[in-house]
Amino acid sequence: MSDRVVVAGAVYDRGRLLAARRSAPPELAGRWELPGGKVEPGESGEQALVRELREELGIETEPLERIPGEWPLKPGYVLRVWTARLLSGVPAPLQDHDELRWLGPGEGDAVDWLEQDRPAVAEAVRRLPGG
Ligand code: 523
Repeated sequence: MSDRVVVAGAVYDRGRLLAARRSAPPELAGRWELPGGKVEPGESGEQALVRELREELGIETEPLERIPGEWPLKPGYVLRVWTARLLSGVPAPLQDHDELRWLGPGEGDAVDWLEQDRPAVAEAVRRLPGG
């Protein structure tokens, strides 16, 4: 059976990248991630990303580009990441997160990222528009 895909967004606004601190489950709480979640049956990765960012943060976004690569998560799950542009809304930690931070070009290492997110974060920081 193929792995279940978890999508995450490197959300950009005004030259900054959005980081989200997880509040659950206990083993991930306190660590920072690119926000997202599991793709549901019948959804594309981009559709799942737009839905998850709306549900978790209350924002509307436009996926831009897939960051090449795929990173293993817990057994049976892999992570895929897209850059995305904030279209509207102010991100708020509605579900799964307890803090949000916008990181500027020099601040990619300012938070304690989940290990599995680090390669995509590094690439997302390199691609920061206007950075
Ligand atoms: N990760 C992860 N990094 C990352 C995301 C979005 C998710 O390592 N950037 C991991 C954390 C979980 C798994 O992927 O082990 C599923 O992510 P989760 O819990 O955010 O997915 P949801 O929101 O779809 O989960 P349910 O509410 O349980 O459906």
